[in-house]
Amino acid sequence: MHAIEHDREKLEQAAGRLSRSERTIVSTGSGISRESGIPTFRGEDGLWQNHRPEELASREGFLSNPGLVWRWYRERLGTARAKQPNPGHRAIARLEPLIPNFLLITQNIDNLHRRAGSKEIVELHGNIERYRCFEYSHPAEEDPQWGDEPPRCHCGSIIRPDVVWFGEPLPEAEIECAFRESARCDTFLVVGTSGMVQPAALLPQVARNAGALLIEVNETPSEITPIVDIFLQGKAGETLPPLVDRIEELVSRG
Ligand code: BV8
Repeated sequence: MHAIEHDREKLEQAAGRLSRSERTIVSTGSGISRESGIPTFRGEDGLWQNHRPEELASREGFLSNPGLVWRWYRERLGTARAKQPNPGHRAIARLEPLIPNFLLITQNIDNLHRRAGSKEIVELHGNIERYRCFEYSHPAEEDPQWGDEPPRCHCGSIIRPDVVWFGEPLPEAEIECAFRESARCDTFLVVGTSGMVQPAALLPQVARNAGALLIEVNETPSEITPIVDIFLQGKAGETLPPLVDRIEELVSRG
């Protein structure tokens, strides 16, 4: 069978299943924001001023050079705000009302899903629009003054982004919800993640163990591809819109 027909058949299979789903989870990584112009972590543009993200996105990295890490987030916040949600983000927002129980679980901190209109979102790794103090997690005022060094909280502690750094535990409510819902969904759609970062990378396996059908959209095979039922290879912004169009047709037929 010709590759394009094969792909069309897999998309039809995925759309058929999602149109009948009672409880779907969509899980996204930085790949879904790539077509908005936001670099992924491990892609060719993954470094920043010759520093690796794992080095900057850590307590040690922040404490050893607060100004460098602060400026990295200042630049990323500026980039995220300057970019727009892409057709992939918007397709996921369109999918949400079509499924009786829908949950979006994202590893991304760029706020683009929210800006695309998604409502039911679990942000596993925080949000670059939120800031708190390092010592006591006092929430910082909306927009901390963006100097070259992080400002201080009223308690005197240094202000940091409200994101989860490497080596830090994920927020309890969010990770509990993510595991609980992954263990009860009937369909799990994973988009644009290498499946390398734990514990987010465990969620597809949790869903599979509970009998869910796994569908993956990724430009290239990932660590998760070996366990998925349907692998739709391609860019999220090109694959998700026709998938959701087809689901809308099937759902409207009833
Ligand atoms: C924790 C917020 C414990 C910050 C992020 C050894 C083995 C296993 C685990 C570990 C280990 N050593 C350390 C660990 C744990 C560590 C970890 O997993 N490390 C990895 C690197 C091995 N995990 C942690 O530290 C976590 N915490 O474990 O705590 C604990 C418990 C109790 C008490 C104390 C401690 C915390 C992890 C969270 C880190 N924070 N982000 C910030 O953003 O600044 S993670 C960050 O990286 C992102 O949020 C994202 O989640 C992740 C990057 O992963 P991806 O999203 O998958 O991106 P990547 O670039 O890898 O892949 C992009 C994919 O998209 C690719 O597949 C590509 O093909 C695809 N793609 C590209 N373009 C497109 C596309 N697909 C579709 N369309 C396109 N157009």
